[in-house]
Amino acid sequence: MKTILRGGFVVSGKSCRRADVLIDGEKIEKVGHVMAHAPWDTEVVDVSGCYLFPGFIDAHTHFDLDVAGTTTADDFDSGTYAAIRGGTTSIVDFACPNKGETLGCGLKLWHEKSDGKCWCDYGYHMTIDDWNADIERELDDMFAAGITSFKMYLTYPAMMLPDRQLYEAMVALKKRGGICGFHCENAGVIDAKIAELKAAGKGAEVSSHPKARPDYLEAEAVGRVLRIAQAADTPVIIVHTTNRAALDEIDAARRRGQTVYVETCPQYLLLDDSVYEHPDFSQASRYVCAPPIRKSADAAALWRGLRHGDVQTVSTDHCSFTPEQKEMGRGDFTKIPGGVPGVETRGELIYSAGVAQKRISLACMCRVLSENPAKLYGLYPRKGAVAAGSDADIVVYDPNANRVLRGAELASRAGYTPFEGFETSGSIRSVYLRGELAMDRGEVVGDRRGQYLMRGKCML
Ligand code: DUC
Ligand code: ZN
Repeated sequence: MKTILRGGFVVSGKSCRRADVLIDGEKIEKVGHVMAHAPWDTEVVDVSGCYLFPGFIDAHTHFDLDVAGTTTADDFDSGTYAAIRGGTTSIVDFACPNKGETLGCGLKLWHEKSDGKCWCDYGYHMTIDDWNADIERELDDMFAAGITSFKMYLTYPAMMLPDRQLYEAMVALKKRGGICGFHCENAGVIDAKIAELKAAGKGAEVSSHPKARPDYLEAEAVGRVLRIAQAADTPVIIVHTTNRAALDEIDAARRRGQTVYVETCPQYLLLDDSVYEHPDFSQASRYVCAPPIRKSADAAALWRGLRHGDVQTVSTDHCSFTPEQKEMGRGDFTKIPGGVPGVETRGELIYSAGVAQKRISLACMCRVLSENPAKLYGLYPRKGAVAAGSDADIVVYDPNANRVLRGAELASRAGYTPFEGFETSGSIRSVYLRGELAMDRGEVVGDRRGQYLMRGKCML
């Protein structure tokens, strides 16, 4: 059975043009003018007036993750169900071995958590939270298992590595053609700031969260990682970048000749730190994530970065907790589980606040949600393009079907959205995953068809 999507505008990282799309099985056979030669064997779907994007890729999710004595509200079932409703046809989650365990244990655990449960395709980055000769040897097993990207932390005592180990791991990854993302915040000074805020009687205030984790302590860690990467002579990814000072550090490294890839997230583009001032703990705590949401001038700098190609990807850092789970931190802001849901709303938010507001072009949206993550994480051109030979992962976006985001209507088990009441410009009408309709007008269709993604090396 073939399908023709007729009358839409196909968006790529370079352009947007009127074209039909012929799908044969799991793949795109042709993009251009398509005649239905065998109408009895071809379904023709009218998508006139809609944009056809390559399926969105969310390269930063945390599903079924144990954090601070609790577990994320979304597991791979509900998380990928939410993803497919939001046009995300591939996610890359962070597998995370417990400290002291092997990378192999982390990989096995993540397969147990996700295999057979996913509504969209899925892969893993591997977290390196320990470093020794055995772990270095295991890197080869990770590449053989289709894991070519890794993550290291400069904060969180259970996971962070000292500078020497960061450097040695970077060198080992470079040797194998791997790439690493870094969570950048200065752990020691943040701890001191937390102690000061508590001593000043501000330990129960959610507004202490951004005060303990200011933009310049993120920028310091970005600068340090980039100097270590300079020593190792290797490209790196700065994940969930939030602010102008951090972008300045990245700019300086690029001017030295370094290759730096930058990710940001919708919460840093659309919100500002006034969310932490809400007098109701139950409201303010919903926005606690690390790094925190910053000033509107920082958001403006991130949009500029997207427009100019200085920021390559927009992922979500989807790490969901219910308002009840956030109650763990009532009385002590450091005990609020950190993270926000976002996997279901990213495409509509970036179209509405980005394209419709003329901050970015359609092609830029395609680059940062699909094409660049596919290239960065070794999925291109199978994913990230509406082109002959690519997987038929397609988002049909109707620019005229506006809606209002309501947490209660979303699939995430968080039960809320940080973007409650946001009026979108247009919305996602339908989603195809490897040639089959997976979502139609808000309804998920079919079953859990997600496949594990063996990924190649970075080609961005
Ligand atoms: N930040 C969060 O807020 N949650 C999960 C992990 C992270 O880096
Ligand atoms: Zn994260």
